[in-house]
Amino acid sequence: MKKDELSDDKLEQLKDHTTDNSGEALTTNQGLKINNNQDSLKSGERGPSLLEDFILREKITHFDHERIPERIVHARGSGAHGTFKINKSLAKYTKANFLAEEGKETPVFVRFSTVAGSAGSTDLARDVRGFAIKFYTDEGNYDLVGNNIPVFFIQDAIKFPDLIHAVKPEPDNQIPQAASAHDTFWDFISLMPESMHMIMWAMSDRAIPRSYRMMEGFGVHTFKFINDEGKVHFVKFHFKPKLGVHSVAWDEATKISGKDSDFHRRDLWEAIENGAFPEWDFGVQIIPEEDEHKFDFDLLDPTKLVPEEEVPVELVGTLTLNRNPDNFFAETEQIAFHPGHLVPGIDFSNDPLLQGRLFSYTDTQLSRLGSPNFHEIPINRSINTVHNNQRDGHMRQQIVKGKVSYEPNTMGGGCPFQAMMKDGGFTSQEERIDGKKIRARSQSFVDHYSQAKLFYNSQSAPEQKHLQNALIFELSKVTIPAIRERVVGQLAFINKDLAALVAKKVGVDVTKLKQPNGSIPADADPKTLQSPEREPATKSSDALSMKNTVKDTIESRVIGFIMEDGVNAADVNALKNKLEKRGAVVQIIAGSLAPVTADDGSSFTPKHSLTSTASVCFDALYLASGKKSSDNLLNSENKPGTILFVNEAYKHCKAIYFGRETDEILKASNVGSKKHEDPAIVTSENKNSDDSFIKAVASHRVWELEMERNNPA
Ligand code: HDE
Repeated sequence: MKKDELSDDKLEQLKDHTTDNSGEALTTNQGLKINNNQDSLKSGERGPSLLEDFILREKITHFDHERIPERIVHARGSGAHGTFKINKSLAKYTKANFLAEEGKETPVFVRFSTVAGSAGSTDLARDVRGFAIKFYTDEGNYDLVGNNIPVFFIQDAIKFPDLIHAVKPEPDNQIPQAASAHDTFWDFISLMPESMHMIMWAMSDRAIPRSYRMMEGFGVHTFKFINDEGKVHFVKFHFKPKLGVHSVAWDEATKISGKDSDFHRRDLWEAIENGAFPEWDFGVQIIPEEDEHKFDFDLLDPTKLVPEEEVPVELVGTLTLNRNPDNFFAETEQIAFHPGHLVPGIDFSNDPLLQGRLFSYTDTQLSRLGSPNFHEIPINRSINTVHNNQRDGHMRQQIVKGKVSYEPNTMGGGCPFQAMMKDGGFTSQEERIDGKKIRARSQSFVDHYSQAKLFYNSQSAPEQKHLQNALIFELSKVTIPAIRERVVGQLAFINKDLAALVAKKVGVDVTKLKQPNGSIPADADPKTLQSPEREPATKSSDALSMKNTVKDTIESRVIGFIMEDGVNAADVNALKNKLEKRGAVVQIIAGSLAPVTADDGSSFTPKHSLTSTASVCFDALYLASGKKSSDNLLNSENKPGTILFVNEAYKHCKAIYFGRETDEILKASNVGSKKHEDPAIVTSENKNSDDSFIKAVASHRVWELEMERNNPA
């Protein structure tokens, strides 16, 4: 087909590099039509294959090279397209266009990830989550490569390979996959007091999110804003999910890993497909340059956060994800982030962790994507056209016309020329640097415990319990007693009760805590063996507890309707409508995938059977009204599944609604007599039972009742 015969659609695809195969014949990579894709070329029907079969060779050669190296960290991830809108101009602080022009919308691609596991590992590993955003601004690409936790394990980039080697599967037997619960991780941690604040976060439920859509995002490091006058402010970046910050229970996480190891990936994909676009408020904490030293920690230390009580987060923008990628590999896998992809108006701080990252990311793309031309892959392209004198290299796509690839030149009319200052362009802050060349850590980085205390103190009682249990789980997997002792010794500097509790469960003799052998932090007073008795300026911070983020919404919550033949259609339809009107997702679960016949002769199509899924994959349950349905759910075939569903949902503190005439299920389950005292258990006897259920779903979980409910599922 000649170019002028191409339809507008095809021309558009050629331009944006997408392909739509519909209505098209199969071709080779050279565009040659293939009329037999079933048989290789042979010498006779039963003879050997011929080397000249270039169609076979092209197909197999390409297949042999389908894999590229996975990311060395953050290998497992999922991404989506969206937009970023600035609602309140930050021009006072930064000249970055995409932040300064009120109302401006910028296209983005966001990739969420776990850190330790391989590309095929479970989504529900206990781990930090990556929260990386590429802003395709009209001044060039800006990447904010952050995490869902606002601090990090280490203070200096030189320790990163050690940290990652320690957490990754052990080198002799490659065990365990996607888990920090093993000897080498805790050995390293026990010797790195600076990791204690991050350990508090990583052992909290923040490390097992309910969904990517319900996580906070943080830039982690302190960055700098520079405005038109060259004035500098320090800045911390925040993204706060509109749905609140929510997690699952550890017991759930381990079960979800078996039932649906793509739980987070699927959740993100389905929410976007269903039009429930994930949204975050974008916020900044701004600190004038002259206030750099007014805190009781160093702003350059990435193991510290700036408490919101000391510097409030100002919400100024919205991040929305509204389009799934067309192709996972081309987009989510090939996207290449780099904290050094900056735009004018944003600059780095001297955080020594950030400084090291500035080297790492381009370097890693060279081995992962195989060419210095990775910026030409469609997902990595800037929407600003690229003009420079770089040339050649593997897989070069851009065809630059003319003879000139140097500057200065006259033969190309001097182009591409240096931008005039007044036309924008990047300028680093003219920061005065006056110091000795030194390989050392600043004394201002030495306090490792006060913010760990701050985090622990700020947690609600159930959150603290979960954190304790996580430490007990992890340390119980550590086979070397001395490592467990050293970790407990570290915990003692954060909270004595926490240390004593963990010690008891992991077989550590608490009397040893008085003489922490080998666990003495670098900054401990050698006489008392205690770290400086520093307390954080802020004793407790509301923003650090997920409990304070609950929102009055059930949007996109997945609610399982358990039913069988004879179900009351009127009740089911009425509740389904109410829930769906509020944006929740209703999924029907029955004994099998066969249609369920309701009392009025209508039918419901189950999405799951009692054996193909589990309560851990749902936010809440409705035992649908109807005596016959209830009897069928309790017949010998269905009863174990039905009761396991209810008991597990109960154990995990989820809202459960017993519809009319389902008392027998209630009685047969662990919920039994507790129903009246329990805000998460709703029965048709409750006044306005539908509304009570909706309220219970919105509250996410009643974690406060977890201890009481700790019945075996
Ligand atoms: Fe990364 N990190 N990192 N990191 N990081 C990578 O880059 C590195 C750090 C983060 O979805 C790699 O393209 C060093 C902190 C995210 O593609 C690599 C150090 C934070 C992602 C790399 C750090 C992050 C990465 C691997 C210590 C939170 C995934 C593949 C100096 C602020 C981005 C790649 C995506 C990925 C190096 C520490 C976040 C090897 C050397 C701190 C979200 O370059």
